[in-house]
Amino acid sequence: MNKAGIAAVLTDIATLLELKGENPFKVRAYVTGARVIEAMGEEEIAARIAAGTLGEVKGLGEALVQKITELHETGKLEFHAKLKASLPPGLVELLEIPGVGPKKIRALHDQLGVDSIAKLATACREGKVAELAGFGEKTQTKILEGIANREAYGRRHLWWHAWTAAEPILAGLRGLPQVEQAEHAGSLRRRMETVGDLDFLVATRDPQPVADWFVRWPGVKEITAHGETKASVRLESGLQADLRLVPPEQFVFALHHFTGSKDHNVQMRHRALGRGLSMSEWGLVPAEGEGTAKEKAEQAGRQTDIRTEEQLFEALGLRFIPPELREGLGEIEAAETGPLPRLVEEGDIRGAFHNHTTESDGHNTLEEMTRAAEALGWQYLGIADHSKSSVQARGLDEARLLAQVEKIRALNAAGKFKTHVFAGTECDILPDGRLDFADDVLAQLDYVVASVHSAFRQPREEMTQRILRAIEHPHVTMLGHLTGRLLLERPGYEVDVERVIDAAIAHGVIIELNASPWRLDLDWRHWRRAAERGLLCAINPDAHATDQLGYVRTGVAAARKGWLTREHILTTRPLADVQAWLAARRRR
Ligand code: DGT
Ligand code: CA
Ligand code: CA
Ligand code: ZN
Repeated sequence: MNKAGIAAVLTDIATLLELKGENPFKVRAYVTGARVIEAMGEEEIAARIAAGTLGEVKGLGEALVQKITELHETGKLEFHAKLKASLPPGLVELLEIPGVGPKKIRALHDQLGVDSIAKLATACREGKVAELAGFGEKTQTKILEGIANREAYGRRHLWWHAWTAAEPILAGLRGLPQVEQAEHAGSLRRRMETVGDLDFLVATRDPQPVADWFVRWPGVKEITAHGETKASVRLESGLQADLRLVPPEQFVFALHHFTGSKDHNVQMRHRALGRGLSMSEWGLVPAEGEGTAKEKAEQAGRQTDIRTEEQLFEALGLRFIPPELREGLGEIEAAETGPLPRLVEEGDIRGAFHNHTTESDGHNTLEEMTRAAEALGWQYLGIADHSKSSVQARGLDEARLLAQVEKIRALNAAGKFKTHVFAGTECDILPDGRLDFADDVLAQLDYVVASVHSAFRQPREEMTQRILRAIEHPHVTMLGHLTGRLLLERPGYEVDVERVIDAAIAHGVIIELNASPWRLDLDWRHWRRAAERGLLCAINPDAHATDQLGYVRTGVAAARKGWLTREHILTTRPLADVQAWLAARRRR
């Protein structure tokens, strides 16, 4: 097992021990152990295990060394399995409700006999949870909402997590000698913001060893199907994954079919029928005549000259449609009349504006963030730490903000990094629509991201007016995470998005596409029409640590789903153009 897997098991043990009410020192030892392992190199761990010197590492006691070694060698840990089995399964499931940690779960279990989500919901509805010490009405309401959200969202996963889990599997499949072609399909390939399950597709003439490899993947927890044409597994993270194995001549048809979406497929099949063709996962064959589509496709078999998706679309009189656009939202009509727009690509990105440092709630310093942006080849990095009203995020007051501005100016002047740093703020939009800083302070910044971080429950009209007021403010450059949604956790607040978009266009204000995998806000479904009407976008990772600058990948994926080209996005422009754009905006 690799170090990420080991650290995850150790963290899980800490949580389970806490659920059991074990002593806090023991719990903390596992949390520390997980951190230590994460900080070590993969090779160092292997070398130390081989040499028997893992115990010399600070923070790793004898019990941990033994467990890490077992995990590293076998990929399993008996202690972990037994610990899990010793707790009622419903109790562990309670951890999935936001705001309910091990301590609260123990209190609920010991005092109310709660050992399942259903029982917790009942106890909340009867008002018993509010009466417990340390809970109260507010917590009770929050728990009920969490349960409702969980039911509404089902068991979906963030695209980012799905992608991270899928990449090594795809690479592994491509490395097998029996595999001629391998791709992922489904919502993962279409870059949906959340993913139900992973779909893999392989072209091979020798499927059995490939299916065998797949079900033996180290992250597999449970095998739900294991045949010659299909294998399905559940991974440790709870993600399900399907692998379909097809002969090479069928690959392109299966790839298109299993990429979906269903709506896109229905429209494509309809189009094929209009041309006397039957389109399916097996092939594109004449609709007329005897036999099923599958039989006909198998007869046509290796004679088909359609080998790529480009050729498949062409056979139906269409230009190539990128997977991100296959949602049945007009892409087929657009591909009929000419080439689709050249969608923005990761390589187009030159920088980003909404990023945090240790000055507010980030984990890396200004210099560390700048170095990381330079390593990505970015021409500019915008710093936008929180403003003073965001107390929980250690928001900056005027003095700290202006000191940071000076620090940024000095950093640029020193020429230490190739990346230029823009001095900004993520300024709270107060409940009445005023900004958290006065004009004379804002005037000293390069740009301002304005965001809502409080009073989420305002009525729709009030919230809309609040944001419209911020848009009208002359110093506001862009709006941050417009709806405040957190995917799979909570919906956005009530706001008239269309009106906000209109006002942003009218005032030359940018709306950000927040690229945090939890946000992807403003949602891709709004972007095509908004950009057509003239809205300018900025793809911002909202990074709170150096490695989160990489979130722009999810932002680019969402932008592509929104039909955006690089012309629609400020952060694809070179530094000089961006400086000119900001200067022109300030002169207005
Ligand atoms: P997900 O997994 O819920 O995030 O969404 P998808 O799109 O990955 O859906 P999934 O995994 O059920 O199936 C993958 C693709 O296969 C789907 O996008 C279209 C195709 N497909 C699967 N089942 C059907 C079906 O019953 N009818 C049609 N037309 N297409 C299907
Ligand atoms: Ca899927
Ligand atoms: Ca599937
Ligand atoms: Zn924010």
